[in-house]
Amino acid sequence: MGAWPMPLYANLNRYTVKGTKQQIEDSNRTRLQQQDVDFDALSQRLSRQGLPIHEIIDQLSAFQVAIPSWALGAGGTRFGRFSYGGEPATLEQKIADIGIIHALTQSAGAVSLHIPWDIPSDYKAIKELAQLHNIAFDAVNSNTFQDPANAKESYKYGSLSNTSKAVREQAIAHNKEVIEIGAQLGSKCITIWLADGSNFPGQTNFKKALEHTTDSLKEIYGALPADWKMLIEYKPYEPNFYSTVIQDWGTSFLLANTCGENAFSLVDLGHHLPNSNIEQIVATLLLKNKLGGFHFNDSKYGDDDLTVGSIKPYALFLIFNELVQGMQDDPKNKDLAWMIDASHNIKDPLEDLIQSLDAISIAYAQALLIDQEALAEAQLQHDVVRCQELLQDAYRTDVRPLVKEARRINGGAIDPIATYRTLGIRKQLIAERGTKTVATGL
Ligand SMILES: [Mn+2]
Repeated sequence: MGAWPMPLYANLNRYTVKGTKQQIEDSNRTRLQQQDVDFDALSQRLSRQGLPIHEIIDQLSAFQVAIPSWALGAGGTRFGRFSYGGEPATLEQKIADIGIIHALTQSAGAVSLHIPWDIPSDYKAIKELAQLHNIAFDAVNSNTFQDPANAKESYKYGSLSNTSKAVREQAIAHNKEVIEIGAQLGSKCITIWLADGSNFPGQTNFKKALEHTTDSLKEIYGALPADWKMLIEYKPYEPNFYSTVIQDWGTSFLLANTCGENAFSLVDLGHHLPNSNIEQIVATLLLKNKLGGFHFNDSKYGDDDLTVGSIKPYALFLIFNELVQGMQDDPKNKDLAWMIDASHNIKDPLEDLIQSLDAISIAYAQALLIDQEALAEAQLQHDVVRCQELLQDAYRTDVRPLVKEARRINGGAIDPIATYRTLGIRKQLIAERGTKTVATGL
């Protein structure tokens, strides 16, 4: 955190947008007076409640969420994809885009690479570029849901769970390669999500598929450097529609336990059946020190990958309540890998990501306002009404002035979307990159 050492989009490489820290400051100037009034009013209210405002701002400032390398371009559905002008065509351009988001929000200080879509060609140059934008390399993601170019074996019938040893070995080797790539970048974590499963009853033997997956994961885990984590993501269905090998948190937890202490479960908000109590899953994993990472998005029906907080902001707040409690109660639950895992089909991807980051900060700030002591006491007294009041009092507090203040004091924009638009960043990106670029992997 802190002040930027140089102009934000200094012309240090041709991929960056021209602009400066000064432009953000200028844009803030027109909003500063109103922000001061709003922040003062909120500060007075929170002080009356005995809340440590500056501690909360520090916590908000420290909360950095990784942007995945595939989220900077327009996504699509199986029906089609609609391009968005100025999309990043290279990893360098993707990092520059994250640099823009981070400059505006001060909360996107990491990138999560997808391999093989974003294998760096020049590690030193990529690391320098990321450093220039104050961006760290978070979890690296492997991909065995597509067949790699010129591969000998196919993942059509599964990867780590496949009945064929040759296929499993190819998938294991890929994951080991992803770890090697990540290690060169300073990443400390690999996320594995398997598309493995079946479309029809009888197609696979559940027990054998799980056994193969366990053995394959153990072998990958064996290649993990000592200071690395392995995160195992789960998902109930899609692309397979009858069964998925790692279908739920229980299976992921089981596999993480079998692999060892550096293996963890990863919760993706969209990877649950409708009405699942995700906050309870989060609490259980935190209790067992087995929550390793979190993928933010929102959904109405399934794995919709919509903007965080756009559909169920109260559920997001309740999840953050568990995260805050889990991290405060037990220091072993520190250093979770946070990432936005969303797809942008009709919005400007950068604006969508800014909205998601804002929603995350808001839910986190609201959760930090909960009077945990009073809540524990009310639970002891079985005062159900008071319990609900305590949660909803925090949830219904407009914490936006607090979130804006955290951004502002770190050099970000009070209103990042408005600033993004005022600065005409998308127009500049289109001017530099054209209207027809397509991000790798999309
Ligand atoms: Mn995910």
